Amino acid sequence: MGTLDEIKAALINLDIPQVQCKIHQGLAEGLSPSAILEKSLIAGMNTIGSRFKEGDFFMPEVLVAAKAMHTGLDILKPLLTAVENRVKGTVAIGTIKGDLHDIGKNLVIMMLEGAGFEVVDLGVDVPPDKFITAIETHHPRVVGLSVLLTSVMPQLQTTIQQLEPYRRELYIVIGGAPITQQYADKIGADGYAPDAASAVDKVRELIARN
Ligand code: B12
Repeated sequence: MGTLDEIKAALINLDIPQVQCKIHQGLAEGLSPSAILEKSLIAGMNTIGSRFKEGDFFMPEVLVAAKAMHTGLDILKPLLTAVENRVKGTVAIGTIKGDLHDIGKNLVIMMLEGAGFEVVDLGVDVPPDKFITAIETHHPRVVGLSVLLTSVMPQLQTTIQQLEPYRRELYIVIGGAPITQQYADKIGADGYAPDAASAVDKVRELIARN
């Protein structure tokens, strides 16, 4: 097994010291920080996500895995920004009003930060005017809306409507377990992504449009 796979395995085994140790080993061997991020940490979190969906892993395991990912990111972040050398753009993200779930949103934030974006985390239960204040203060290129509760989904449309005056300057991406591309199209979001790794791709793609 190569070091990239060993880091991934350590993450899946929820062995935080081993994740740290293997990342340092990988860097010493000359692996690039972005390869470690994508092929070990993001790939590992994807496996964790699938196992969680299949019922092999439960919430405590997901939380430890997220912590392991964070520990790994702490090592990689200074190196990634040194390589990337510039901020790629600002993303403001929050879980919408009425919804308190934030594990998925936090994963998206971690991946975006790892990929060199500046992220403004608005937290959970975020009303439209809090998004607006963030837009006026931080001028993000992309606003991300997260939702897990189906009962709260109509609030997405309300939020998007209230952000309408700002949409020339920014793109709106949405995500969360109940969201589909079809729903995103229906309510007029600019993008949707099913998981944290593809959220990064989507944000990159939108920002590259102009
Ligand atoms: C953990 C959890 C909780 C925790 C939340 C802890 C926290 N800090 O987030 C607690 C215990 C607090 C909780 C509370 C409740 N929960 Co809950 N919870 C869950 C659970 C088990 C896991 C959710 C999760 O974290 N998944 C893991 C993450 C990684 O996945 P994810 O969120 O989907 O995120 C990924 C993608 O969706 C995407 N993504 C996420 N956000 C975004 C944003 C953008 C912009 C993009 C591009 C992508 C993106 O990327 C992420 C990473 O890959 C789910 C069950 C499930 N199987 O999903 C129920 C679930 C979501 N909860 C549910 C319910 C009903 C509740 C409660 C109402 C329960 C109650 N009666 O009190 C309350 C509601 C509180 C509130 N107002 O929000 C239901 C919702 C049902 C429905 N149809 O709406 C679920 C589905 C459980 C069930 N089967 O009944 N919950």
